[in-house]
Amino acid sequence: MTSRPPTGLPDAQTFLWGTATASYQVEGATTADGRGPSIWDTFAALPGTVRDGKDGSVACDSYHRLDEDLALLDRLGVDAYRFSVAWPRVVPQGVGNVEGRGLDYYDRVVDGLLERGITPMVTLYHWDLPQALESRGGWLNRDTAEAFADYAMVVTERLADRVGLWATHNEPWCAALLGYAAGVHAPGRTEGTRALVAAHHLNLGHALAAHRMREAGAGDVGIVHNLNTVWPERPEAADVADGVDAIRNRVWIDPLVDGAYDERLRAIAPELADPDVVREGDLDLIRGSADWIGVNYYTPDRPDVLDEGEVDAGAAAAYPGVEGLTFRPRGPLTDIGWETDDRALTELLVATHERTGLPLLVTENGAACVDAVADDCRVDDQDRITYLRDHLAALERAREQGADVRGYVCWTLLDNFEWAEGYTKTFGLVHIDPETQDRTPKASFDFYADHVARHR
Ligand code: IFM
Repeated sequence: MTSRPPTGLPDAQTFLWGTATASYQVEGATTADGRGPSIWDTFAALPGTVRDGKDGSVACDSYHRLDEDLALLDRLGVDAYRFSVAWPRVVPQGVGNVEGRGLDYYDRVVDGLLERGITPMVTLYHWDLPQALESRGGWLNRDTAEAFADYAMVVTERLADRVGLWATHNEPWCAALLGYAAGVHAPGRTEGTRALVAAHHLNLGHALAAHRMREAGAGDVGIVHNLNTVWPERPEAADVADGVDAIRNRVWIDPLVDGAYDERLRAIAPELADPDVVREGDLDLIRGSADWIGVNYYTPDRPDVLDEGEVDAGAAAAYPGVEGLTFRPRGPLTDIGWETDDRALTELLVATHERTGLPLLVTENGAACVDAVADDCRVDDQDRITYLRDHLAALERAREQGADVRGYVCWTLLDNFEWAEGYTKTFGLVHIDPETQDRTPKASFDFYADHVARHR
């Protein structure tokens, strides 16, 4: 343990430059040291769920290569490293028995960061739910919210003497809507609008954890969302755009700011008006429960109405209850098919600041590019550099317009397991040789290192 005091949210004059990873995407070692199975282990083992048929069992092997990753962070010169704790590594069955060896690993991560002067930014839930909890209903079961708060306290008790900057969930929209409605992420369920019950339990889990963590003196506890600008393609798309905004943005932000789910949401999912689901006191607990908001931004949403005869099963599944919806991204697209438009980042940060009044961190931003790998494993990823340069400028514009943004975290340090895309889409600043696990910084690594060095 080091004697360094916990480092929380920076003040308005200080800015944190960082990079990020998430446990299942980089750690590997999914059966090491008592780790229990997660929903992603189960889901990825099913045929057809992951594009290249692979999983996170090895990933970047970061569990065994911590020193190499720390050396990369040191070389990058970042102020902060955002990583997530794997719930099944710490509480293998989701509740009950705590696995000390799992906590020891995160001790080593935190100490290694602090020794290098890097602030740890800990995310407690980046989608690797213990399978044992899913077997009891997962996020559709209210007990999971309570279990999450208990797990959060186990981590707090171990790390809060050195960690002061926490996020409860990462992108709960993906956990709820991709996991329980579209079924394209773990646990792969297709429950339609009932996914919004999962959303409520994620909101509740956040609030239960945040209150207990704050009481225990954990520091600054926020939540990370992939909120989005919603730009309707034409006036006729106003209604579907409102549905997208409800499910993408308002289901998270309204309870946090106002302690309410609005009429549109309650019409889409009547459960949100059911006192057995949203129980007395839930919304009061959620309101005001974040010290800061993390904004993950990649691409704007351009909802539109379907043309006659047109079908968009993906949009219908991910936005249940929003009839006749499609999205019309405009080029240029990144390798994952996402539109590139940095103006949306400025707009989103200004709007989120105005709506919440809370300090913001850009907790993810980056691009999946077709990375041509040279014989020496170098990658001259000029497309990623262009994306980052444009979005860093957009961030500056947001700050000039008054958005209280206290940091920027580039996604991601390493090429890693990109969920349903497997290893086919790369966002990393560092290339990983899949055979040897050798790490080779890309041109974007040098670009970002230089940007960080010049903007301190
Ligand atoms: O890789 C993901 C990350 O886990 C969550 N945010 C989006 C990234 C790119 O898809």
